Amino acid sequence: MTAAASPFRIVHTVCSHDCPDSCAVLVTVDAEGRAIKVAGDPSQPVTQGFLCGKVAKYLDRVYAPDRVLYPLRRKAGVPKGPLKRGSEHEAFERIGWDEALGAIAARLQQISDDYGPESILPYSYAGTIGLLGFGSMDRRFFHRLGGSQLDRTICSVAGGEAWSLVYGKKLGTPTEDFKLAKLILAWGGNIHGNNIHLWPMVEQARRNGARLIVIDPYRTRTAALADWHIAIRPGTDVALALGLMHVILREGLEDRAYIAAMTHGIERLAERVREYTPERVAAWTGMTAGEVEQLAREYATTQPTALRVNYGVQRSENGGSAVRAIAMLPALTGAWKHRGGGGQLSTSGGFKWNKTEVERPDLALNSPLGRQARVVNMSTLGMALTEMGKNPDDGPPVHALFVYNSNPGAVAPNHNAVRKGLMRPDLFTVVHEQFFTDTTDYADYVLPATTFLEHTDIQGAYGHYFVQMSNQAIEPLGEARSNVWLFGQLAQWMGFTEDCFRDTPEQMIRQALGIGLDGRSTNAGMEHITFEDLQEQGHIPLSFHRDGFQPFISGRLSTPSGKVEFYSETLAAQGVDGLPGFTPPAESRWGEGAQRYPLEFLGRKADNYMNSTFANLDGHRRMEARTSQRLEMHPTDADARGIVDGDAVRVWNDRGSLRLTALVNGSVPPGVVAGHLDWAKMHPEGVNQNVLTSERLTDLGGGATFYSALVDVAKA
Ligand SMILES: Nc1nc2c(c(=O)[nH]1)N[C@H]1C(S)=C(S)[C@@H](COP(=O)(O)OP(=O)(O)OC[C@H]3O[C@@H](n4cnc5c(=O)[nH]c(N)nc54)[C@H](O)[C@@H]3O)O[C@H]1N2
Ligand SMILES: Nc1nc2c(c(=O)[nH]1)N[C@H]1C(S)=C(S)[C@@H](COP(=O)(O)OP(=O)(O)OC[C@H]3O[C@@H](n4cnc5c(=O)[nH]c(N)nc54)[C@H](O)[C@@H]3O)O[C@H]1N2
Ligand code: SF4
Ligand SMILES: [Mo]
Repeated sequence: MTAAASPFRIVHTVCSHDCPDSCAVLVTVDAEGRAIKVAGDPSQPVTQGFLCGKVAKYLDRVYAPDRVLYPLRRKAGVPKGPLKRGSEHEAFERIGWDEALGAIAARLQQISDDYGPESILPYSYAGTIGLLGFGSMDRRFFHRLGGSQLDRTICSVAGGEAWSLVYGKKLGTPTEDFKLAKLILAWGGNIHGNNIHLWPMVEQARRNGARLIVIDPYRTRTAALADWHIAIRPGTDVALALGLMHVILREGLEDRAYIAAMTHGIERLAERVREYTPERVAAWTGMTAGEVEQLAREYATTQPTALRVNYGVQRSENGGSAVRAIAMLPALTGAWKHRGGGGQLSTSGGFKWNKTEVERPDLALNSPLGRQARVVNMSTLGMALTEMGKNPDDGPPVHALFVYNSNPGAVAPNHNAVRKGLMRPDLFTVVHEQFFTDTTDYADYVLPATTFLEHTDIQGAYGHYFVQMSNQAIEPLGEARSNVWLFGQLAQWMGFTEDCFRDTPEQMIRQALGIGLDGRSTNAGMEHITFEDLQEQGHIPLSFHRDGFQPFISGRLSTPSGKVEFYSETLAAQGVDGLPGFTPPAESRWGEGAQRYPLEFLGRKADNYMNSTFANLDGHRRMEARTSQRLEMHPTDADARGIVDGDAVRVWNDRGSLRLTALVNGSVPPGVVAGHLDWAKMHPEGVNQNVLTSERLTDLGGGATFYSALVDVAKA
């Protein structure tokens, strides 16, 4: 890859942020070893040579003056709690890695001896979605330690489970094929903001006459650019999907051949959807009955039709049922049969990594527990830190929290409960981070982490079908170290003798690929891939995607019936409704709490941040200035409260309260207010939008319900 005689090197890396696009990124490194440019790889068919606005400016982040670059220990006597931005260093003292690792290992050992290893809770999510960074040496470490297992539910579990119930696997229409569609339906997916590399496909399809319909309560940039924006009421998507099926079946617009060959349970589904008349659906969704009929007809009579359902719809209490019902639509109309048609929630089911070898769950047998440890749901972190252990059935209270790849001080629901937990002086907290976040403010030790330019990894994607290698482009800044290094070292300090704790990243990548004796992967779909080719080329498509890919059109699926399941015997056997049905969220306008809290709050993501990542960078904040610390309101709700645009307002419910500035615009329908996620420490009150969100869980999978929250608003 090094051009002869050139003082610059170009290195293949992969953007490791939690984004469906997983872009191939070319990093130019100068003779001094400094990265001087990042660019999208033009040879990667989804990246297509460009990066989003956030990562195009990535060197501002890598070389930011406020990176955490050395291990730090909280100074004696400094209490835990929100620190003013820029002053964090004063709360900590710099120490060496050996001192930090030695002290942390000793403390974890003590806690394990005193309370049992399950009192240690690892907390991580998707700061990096590189396979090694996301879950490898860390999993080995915590299995061997006997620490609690974390159920990673904060993002996608309700939708993921729903899709798998219907299709068996998280597979979908390839992103590149959306350009062939004649109708694109973005359902609870903000393509322009969160999935920008799908947008050129949408544009190309539209140049060929396709229409774009967006179903989203919020007028996103995607919605503003659509042919038809349906500003559905939050949490009513199940009703709409069932209503569309009602019209499709009533008018005979279904694909009988596809249904007969590939699906299970149509009779029961047909009976269920009879109740969902356009009139009833209209009353729930805020649409007219005519609009429900129009959408059904347009969807069923246009081919190819590509549905992009993203994770927005499943952050609601009934989000599992919503995705399940929506997922059935392309099966009812046979959209899968037409290249460019079908649907996509995630493509992650295409990547069959050798996870057992990478994560080594068997090491739990070597732990002091001698068994798999208890499982703690990350979406109820507040409860885990404040309530767990009061009931003896729970096992021990949490005495140590080890955070990496995540910023729960900002992103976890029910912020005030989380904060109360993090404030506990007796809780031993370690945070491995790149920046001083809302979480490091509560840490006993802060350890410096590398960015994707500074370590090697391998990555799949949830928005395309390419295996990609992220080669290390530059030396780690300061004393920053990767997740793999950290947990490998900590294992040595704990005295874990298993060889796997000394594996190098290259060895672990080979394990993930299941490299066989002939140098090729033994993983299904990766048989043509060698370590060396991947290192050289950066990206290689999964084998089934080399000449295009249409899932679910033939053969046996991996559902129990082998078919697309309209009706799920699995759910029925658990005593759960085998069909999707609409129950309004408890925190919605139909819920009991609506008497006191009449407005539905959407605590959304920002287009120019990645959840909480990037929100500390001035350049990125400037791009978000229009909606930063704002509460977006409909004029009807503002008028009723004597609020005008620019007024200071207070938004609150039983869980918390925060002050924002009203933005009275056309972005939300009546009865809905919206704001976007930010760092708590950026707010004068030291809190963020998650003071309003709850620890209630979704109907499937135990996921977080960020988009089901009732509030009221008043002029401050
Ligand atoms: N720029 C940017 N990109 C990102 C992220 C980011 O923070 N910023 N986050 C990344 C992550 S972690 C994820 S999981 C993906 C998620 O990608 P998306 O699934 O697109 O995620 P969201 O923005 O949560 O939700 C999409 C839309 O759903 C809408 N929505 C909310 N409630 C409802 C509802 O009840 N019904 C319907 N129909 N729509 C609803 C929201 O208003 C929002 O515009 O994006 C990733 N990409
Ligand atoms: N109100 C509201 N809350 C939400 C959401 C919402 O839409 N609204 N979205 C939810 C969703 S979908 C998600 S996925 C979660 C996301 O929650 P998180 O996974 O916590 O995501 P980020 O906010 O991006 O924080 C990731 C952190 O990991 C750090 N990091 C990055 N790379 C590395 C690494 O290699 N090693 C280590 N040790 N650290 C690293 C980054 O600096 C960053 O601070 O937030 C959820 N919270
Ligand atoms: S955040 Fe998403 S769109 Fe932006 S560079 Fe990374 S993978 Fe690509
Ligand atoms: Mo997410």
